[in-house]
Amino acid sequence: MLIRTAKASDILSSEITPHSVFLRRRQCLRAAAFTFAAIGIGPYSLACRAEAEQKLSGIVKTKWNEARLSGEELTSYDDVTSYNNFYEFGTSKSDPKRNAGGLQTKPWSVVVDGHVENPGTYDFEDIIKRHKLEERVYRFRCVEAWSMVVPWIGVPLANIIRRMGPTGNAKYVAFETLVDESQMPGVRQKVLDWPYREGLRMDEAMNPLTLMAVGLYGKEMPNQNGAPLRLIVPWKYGFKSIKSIVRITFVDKQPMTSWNMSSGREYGFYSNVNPSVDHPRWSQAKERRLGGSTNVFGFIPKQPTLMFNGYKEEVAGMYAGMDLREFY
Ligand SMILES: Nc1nc2c(c(=O)[nH]1)N[C@H]1C(S)=C(S)[C@@H](COP(=O)(O)O)O[C@H]1N2
Ligand SMILES: [Mo]
Repeated sequence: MLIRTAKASDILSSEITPHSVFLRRRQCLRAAAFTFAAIGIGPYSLACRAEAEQKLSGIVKTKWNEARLSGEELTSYDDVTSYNNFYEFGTSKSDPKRNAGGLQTKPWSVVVDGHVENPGTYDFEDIIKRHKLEERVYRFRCVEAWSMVVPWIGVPLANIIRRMGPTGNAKYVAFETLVDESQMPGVRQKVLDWPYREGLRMDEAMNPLTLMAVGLYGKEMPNQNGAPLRLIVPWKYGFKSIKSIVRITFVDKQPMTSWNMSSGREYGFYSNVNPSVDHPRWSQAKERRLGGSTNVFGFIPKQPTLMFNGYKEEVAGMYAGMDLREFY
């Protein structure tokens, strides 16, 4: 059975609990920073690592969570946090977990600029604290044809954007990731033109499905998954879901995006999951679930990819009349 999709209005208000503030781990991180300074390089201590996976509280469950009950299995915490794409920490899937442990995520500030009434430098917690955290179980599909089902924790991006107050000239939102060579070994190689950049059309950014995620599995976002805040745009290929955001700019023209700049023929601006439009080098018709059940031959069989990753009901209307081969 497929994950049931639901509208934002379906949030179960009975399950709303008071929001409480983020747990602090500054002390631990300060200690870790000191260790780095002292020995030049080095892993976070195990104690800090455990502490870094703090539980979040006051999370609102939503109807999207019915996925849990409707037959599609959640991808394990271990798989979600150990098989990653985060090129700032290296290009192999195991690099982010290995290399992102020391990323300093507290304090964290985000520059908000462009066509917006409340520009400025916001503290991460100031962006998030006025909102209720929601848990949303979403399918997530990488353009490389692996996929997963993850209980993300976050705030609908629309709620955050409304507070920032985009003006009538804001037609798109552009996002940028931190670039810091001292913390991100991958940026020494020009595999992409850093900073990692992404963008959404304003209606996509305001769509109730679009989440500014701050955690998963009820815990703070692990660094390798894009701490402290990253986008989740579940009907688009994974690369649209930009990690460790430090800048949000409201613009009047379609912004440049990293993958489009690096290979425009392969990666368009829209990048909606579409099983009928192949990547120039491989098919997009099927996908393989991380940690899925293996068959008698011992491998995980591929399963069909769904149009808009299964979220057609809530997003197809935004692309009515557009040729999805041209706007890929
Ligand atoms: N800053 C940044 N964001 C990024 C990436 C990246 O390399 N750098 N990789 C993207 C890709 S290709 C995917 S599939 C997802 C992976 O998210 P996950 O590691 O949480 O599964 O992050 C996306 N966001
Ligand atoms: Mo991806």
